[in-house]
Amino acid sequence: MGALLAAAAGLAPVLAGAQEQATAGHPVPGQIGLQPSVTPIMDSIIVFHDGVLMWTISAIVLLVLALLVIVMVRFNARANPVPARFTHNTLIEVAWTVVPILVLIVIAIPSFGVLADQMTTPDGERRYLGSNIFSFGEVEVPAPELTVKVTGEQWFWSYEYVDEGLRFDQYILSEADREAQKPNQPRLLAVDNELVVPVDTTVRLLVTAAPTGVIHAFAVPSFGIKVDAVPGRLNETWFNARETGIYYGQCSELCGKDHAFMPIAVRVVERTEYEAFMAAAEGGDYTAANATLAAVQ
Ligand SMILES: [Cu+2]
Repeated sequence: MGALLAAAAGLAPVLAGAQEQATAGHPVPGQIGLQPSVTPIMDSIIVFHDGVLMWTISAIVLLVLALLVIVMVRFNARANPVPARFTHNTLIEVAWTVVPILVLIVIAIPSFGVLADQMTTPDGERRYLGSNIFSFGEVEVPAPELTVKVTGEQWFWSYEYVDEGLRFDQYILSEADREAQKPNQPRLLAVDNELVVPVDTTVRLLVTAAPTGVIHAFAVPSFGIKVDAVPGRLNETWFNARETGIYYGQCSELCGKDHAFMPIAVRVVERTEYEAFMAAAEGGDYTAANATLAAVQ
């Protein structure tokens, strides 16, 4: 009984975690799936993973397991003392070549579709797959209104609102600073300056790394974004977030001693809040601009 209660008590935070996860923007305790999506690309990724890949993988694992069990039971030395001596069977060899090819084709169709979506910045005309990955594209995404250049540095991120001519750096908050300034934000993910963008707006990201630096990768799971940040090269990606909130990511290319301590935080706000933020940031004063935003979540 005691053990049962303990187990139930252990489960409570897991269930609470699952509840919290709906809006978190970061991983939560007990989470087993992908982080919730707020963009059309992440919708595609989640459906591709949960609806195609997991089923395919599970079926293959069960098939191989069944074959192994049959071999162990029927063809062990005791059950089958005199083994057959043939080594080839044309039919089965053709089958075990053709069937995996068919499986790969079924996986490849949505996979290439999602990849093309990720790599094609919206122009307002092109349709995106969204959560229907076997369609020919149904989701409308407006052309980008905002271009942000993201630079991976050793070991932090710097951002430039290209058209507004504003730039700022984004550093991890120390534990003491986080507790003092942003106690509700997650440890090791909270940063001093979030990248602030408006909701329901397509944002073009140009991703690179400092010319004297190393390779990083810019990733935000809730957006379905992961792009290498390479010195001397400008990679492009985009997102269009439909929910306000703070979405976190981490450098995803092993880049050196503080690889684990250069988190990414994107704050998606209402358009009016974004405009107030931009107006206050006009003089390059990020502290004043941050002050315009509602109290930290
Ligand atoms: Cu890095």
